[in-house]
Amino acid sequence: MSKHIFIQILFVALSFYPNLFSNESISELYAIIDLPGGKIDYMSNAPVDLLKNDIYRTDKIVLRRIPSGRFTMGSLASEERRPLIDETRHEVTITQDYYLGIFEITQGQWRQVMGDKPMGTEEETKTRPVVNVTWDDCQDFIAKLNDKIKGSIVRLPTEAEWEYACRAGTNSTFSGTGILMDMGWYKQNCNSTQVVGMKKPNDWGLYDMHGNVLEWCSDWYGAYPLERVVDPKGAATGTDRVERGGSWYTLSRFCRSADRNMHDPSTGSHHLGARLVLTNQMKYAANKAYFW
Ligand SMILES: [Ca+2]
Ligand SMILES: [Ca+2]
Repeated sequence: MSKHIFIQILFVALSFYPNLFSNESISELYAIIDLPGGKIDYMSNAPVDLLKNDIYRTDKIVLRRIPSGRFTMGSLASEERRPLIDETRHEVTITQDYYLGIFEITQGQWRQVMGDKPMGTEEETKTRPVVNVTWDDCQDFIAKLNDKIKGSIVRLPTEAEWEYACRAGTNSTFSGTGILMDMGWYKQNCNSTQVVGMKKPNDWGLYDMHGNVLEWCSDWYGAYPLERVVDPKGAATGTDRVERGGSWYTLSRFCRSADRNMHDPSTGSHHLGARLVLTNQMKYAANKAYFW
């Protein structure tokens, strides 16, 4: 076998089994990124001190594996306060497992990566979600973090990945207990951002999917497809990016699993932050220029 053909086979193998030469498991339930070092640990259980130790809200990012699967995106016509226009139900298949942050990105985590204070940040609020960051700022944050970590990439979730994870197998208005007061911070139970992870998690262990801060998604905002789709990435072009989940500043209907909102990617807001996806694709697999 010539050296050239061997290398080609190697790269084809790597494209199907991106973990072939990585010690990191993709089957563990949790991934934890250590922000100062850039190292990622995979483990089958959440750390026992997860909710008590602020290190998981400041220096580390804890993510939970979301299994690939199929779900119905959008809302039932019977859902209370459903808008008439943009939540048309359609079947979505997510073909790859991914890890999603169990918390929104905090001010402390933002500072660990960016080395500066986001607007309006004070020391005592570092365990609260970062706000006043634009979609473009989030891309800078992601690029810096991707430079630090090895063998994996972080990015914003697609809108479909976000709703799939928010629902965690439910088709009700809110996930988890189904009662917003249990699951999230919104206009009726607070008047500012709150420390992440203080309300109940949904059935896949994710906190604050309803309320606290709205979360940027990667998609351009646009009309939903009417047919079944696989790994949708949103509209091809647009003027606004999707934001999801409602916030401390919004009424309950904006915190629904299906609710969609949009925001100019070059401006931020005092109730808009983000949450990260981690995937195990090796960096060069994401970049076709590395293929022969
Ligand atoms: Ca949220
Ligand atoms: Ca809406």
